[in-house]
Amino acid sequence: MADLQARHPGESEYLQAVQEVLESVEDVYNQHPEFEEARIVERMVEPDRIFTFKVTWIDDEGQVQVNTGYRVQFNSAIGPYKGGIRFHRAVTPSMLKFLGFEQTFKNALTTLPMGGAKGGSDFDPKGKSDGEIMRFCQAFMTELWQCIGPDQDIPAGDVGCGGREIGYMYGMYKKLAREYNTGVLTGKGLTWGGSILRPEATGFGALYFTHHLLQKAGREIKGQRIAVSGFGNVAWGACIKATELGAKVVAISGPDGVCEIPEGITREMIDYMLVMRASNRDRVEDMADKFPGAARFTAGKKAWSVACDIALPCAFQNELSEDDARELVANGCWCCCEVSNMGCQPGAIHFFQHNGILFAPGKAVNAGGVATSGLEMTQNAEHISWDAAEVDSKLHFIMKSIHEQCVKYGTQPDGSVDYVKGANIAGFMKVAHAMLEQGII
Ligand code: 2IT
Repeated sequence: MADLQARHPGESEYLQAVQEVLESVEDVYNQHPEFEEARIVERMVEPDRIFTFKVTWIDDEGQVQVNTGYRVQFNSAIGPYKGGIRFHRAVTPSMLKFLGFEQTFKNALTTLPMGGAKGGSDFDPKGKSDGEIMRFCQAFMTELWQCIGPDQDIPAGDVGCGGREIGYMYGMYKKLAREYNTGVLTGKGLTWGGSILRPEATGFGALYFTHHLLQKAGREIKGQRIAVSGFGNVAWGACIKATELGAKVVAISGPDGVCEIPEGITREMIDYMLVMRASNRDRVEDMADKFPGAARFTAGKKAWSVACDIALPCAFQNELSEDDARELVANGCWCCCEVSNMGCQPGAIHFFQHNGILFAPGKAVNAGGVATSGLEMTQNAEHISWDAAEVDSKLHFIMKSIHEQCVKYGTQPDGSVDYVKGANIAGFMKVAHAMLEQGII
């Protein structure tokens, strides 16, 4: 860590993600001299390569805009590079390196053959028109297309990049590459190679994982009050499945504040989340304006201020601090499944773990999204499409298997499961063995 800090000063998210994994795998690593001999850790924490490029586009006022685009190809030990594209004003190389690093372990957990990658731009979708989004996505792809391919690197969506953006990017990709293999991107539209249930998959998978975690602890989802942060694609899928499983989603949130929903979110409100996301206003208060009786908005507050049994961070990294964890637990929360990537700050995780709160990390809980991207790639390669029941049963099987891997590597002497250790060690062992077998490269 000291070496990494010296070489990457100030890259706080990246260093935080690496530190969490290294702490978890230390004991196992020390039992394997062959890992040390091949310098597996030093090689695993360094991305294979990073592409950085200029993205120039013209806004609706005719003004020239310039952004920076990136693709971080992190690790290809177990398959081609795979991971999302994030469009957010705060995107930096540190953020994308943390995400690419996490993605490598997450993808290893899915049971599918995918390496780790992440990309994106500091483009801010907030307030942008559809035409501006299209022109930006097209400009982004004029550089990205040379870095990707269905057997090399397969991007998908992430924060600020959904089905619409993937569509615009694919359109420009095929024009430039003169390749018509839709398998180069995932999260596509249903009529042109997209997989059914891919939009829902991250949230559905998170609830399947939570189901297995609760079952192992002798509890169930039905009847629980759940606080969800965010109102984007991941929060949307989580709200659908949580409600379907008989839980009550009592809060959703946004950068402007929280909407408390004492009677639980309804299908109508869940559908409205899509409208809110498509508007690019980035305001959760719109929910309270639309459903004034059912949703109460409080400015400047997080979802963690609402009393709940289960907390599901579904928005952004480090969105849940140690103070938030204390407030949650003081208000009765006994379980937190991290759905966003690295959603909890280290102090929050330690507080949960030291207070007997069930906690599972994002790379296990949210892996259903990329797993279903893997299923989309399989369908594209076979030139077929499966129905919802088939995709859903495969997704459920994968989430069950990820839970089993966590239990296998994370069970403690007292019988409890450390899901952070379990997920990190399981992912690490798979990637480390693949790297060993492929020699020093
Ligand atoms: O964080 C993630 O796993 C994603 N944004 C999805 C990546 C993918 O390739 O589907």
